[in-house]
Parts: sequence; structure tokens; C-alpha cells
Amino acid sequence: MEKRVLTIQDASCVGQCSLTVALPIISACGVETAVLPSALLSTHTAGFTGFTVLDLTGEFPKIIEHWKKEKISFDGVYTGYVLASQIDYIKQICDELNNGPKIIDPVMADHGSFYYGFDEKFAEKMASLCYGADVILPNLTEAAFLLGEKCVLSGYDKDYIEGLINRLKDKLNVKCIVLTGVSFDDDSLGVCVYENGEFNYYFSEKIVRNFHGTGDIYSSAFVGAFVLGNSAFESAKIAVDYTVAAMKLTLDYANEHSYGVFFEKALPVLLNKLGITK
Ligand code: PXL
Repeated sequence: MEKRVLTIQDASCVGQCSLTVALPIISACGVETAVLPSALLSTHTAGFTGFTVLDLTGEFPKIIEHWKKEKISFDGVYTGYVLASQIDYIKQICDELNNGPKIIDPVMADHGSFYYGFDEKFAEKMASLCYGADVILPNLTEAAFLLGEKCVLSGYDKDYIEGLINRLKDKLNVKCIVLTGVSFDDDSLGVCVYENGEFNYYFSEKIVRNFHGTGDIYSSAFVGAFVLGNSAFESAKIAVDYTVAAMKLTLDYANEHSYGVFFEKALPVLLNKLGITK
């Protein structure tokens, strides 16, 4: 049966992140992608100044009512950058309109700090959205902030990573955790996936330049692969390989491109990994 996934995150008009990434990537996987935009921004908030923001929370109850009236439901819900005022509506959507996995990327922070507009109080609200999810995809910073802990970004070992995941699992009652941004040395970067009681790691080469939007690219590719029936670990590996290919292509095409990654040019890599094209 064909699948229809709902993704809830902002539309940053320019920025190669959130909806402008999720919609093309999940659609390219052959999965119908419905959208609920959380906000409309002129650009994303990292590296631009003077951006405009329109909060779309007021539309949420009207849209939910209409979907209920039309008996519209989804085979999965995937959320990214959302506002605190929307979390109760999103829980309602997950409870009443979703027949598939609840996949939460707790977008709020990276590299040890919150993004513009987010704080510890938001992290608590986000933890309540993560509660009972099928999959959450935090980076190391978000994982610590979901637990109300100080984040550790270097010098950690497997015990720290697996302890962090165990504490998340216990607090949030989630089935599967994909922890991104894990690195035990100077040359490799990857993920630790907790699924069915097991921890599995997958690494790729570390690309030294810091790109914006790679978390959204990663999560979108993960969702496409997962909804198509791959395991969380298999989906996580495919998403690592695709994201790294996109970063490399960006360096090859335009080393100075600063606000995002040319994920568009790497889509054939994703389709190939999924076995959609040879
Ligand atoms: O990539 C995460 C993200 C999504 N949307 C907006 C952002 C950010 C990160 O800064 O600013 C608007």
C-alpha cells in the first residue's frame, strides 16, 4: 500500500532546511508527503540576521478540524522545528490522525547551545512530545538538553553514549533512538542507534567544515528509508551515506556556499542506496 507521511516543521523560504529539505527528500523516496508548516521564515535563523518569522499556530486547530471532517489520516508523522505553542496540537494529531510511526527530531540545539528562540523550558516541552515516540533523532546536544543535563561534546566514550541513550529511553519511553554527531576520534563521525535492546554504531569520514541543515537532511532521508520498511539501523546508515555525499558535493561544487548543503544534487545517491534506481 502507498504511504502518506505528515511532516510538521517550518518553511524557511531560503535556507535548504526543514520543509524545503523534507518535502523533496521524502517525496523522492516515493512516499506521499503532506505538510503542516509550523512557521514561515524568510530564511533560517543560523547565520542570517533580520529574518522575518510568522508563527502559524493559529492555523493548527482549524487544519486539524478540517482533516478530521475529511477523515484524513497518516501512515506516519515526522516533526522537526516546531514552536512550544504547537506541541499539544501535535500530540493530538499523533493520537487521533496517525496510524503509523511517530518520529520526532527534537530540533532545538546543536554544538552545545540552543538555536535562536529556544531554551530549557522548550526542552521540557519537547521531551513531552518525544514521550512514547517510535523513533527520536537527537544530536548530542539535544539529547543532553532533553534530559536537563550539561552536554558533553568531546572526550566521551561508549559508556557515556550508551548511558545517555539509556537515560533517554527510561525518561521518554521511546522504542528507538538515533543519536547523531557521535565521534570517538578525529577522523570519523556517525550515529549510535538503539533498537530492540541493542546498540549499533555506524561511522563515515568526518568532514571538517560546519554545514547548516545537515540534521534536517539526515532525518528526512531516515524517514524516507524507515517508512519504506527498512530497520532503524539500516535507515540510519543510508541517511549517513546520503548526508555525507551531499556535503562532499557541496564542497566540490561551491566551497563558499555557506547557508546549506546541495542535497538536491546527491538525491541519486539516496535513490540508489534505497534500491529505487540502479
Ligand atoms: O535546521 C534546523 C532549523 C530549522 N528551521 C529553522 C532554523 C533551524 C536551525 O537553526 O533556524 C528556522
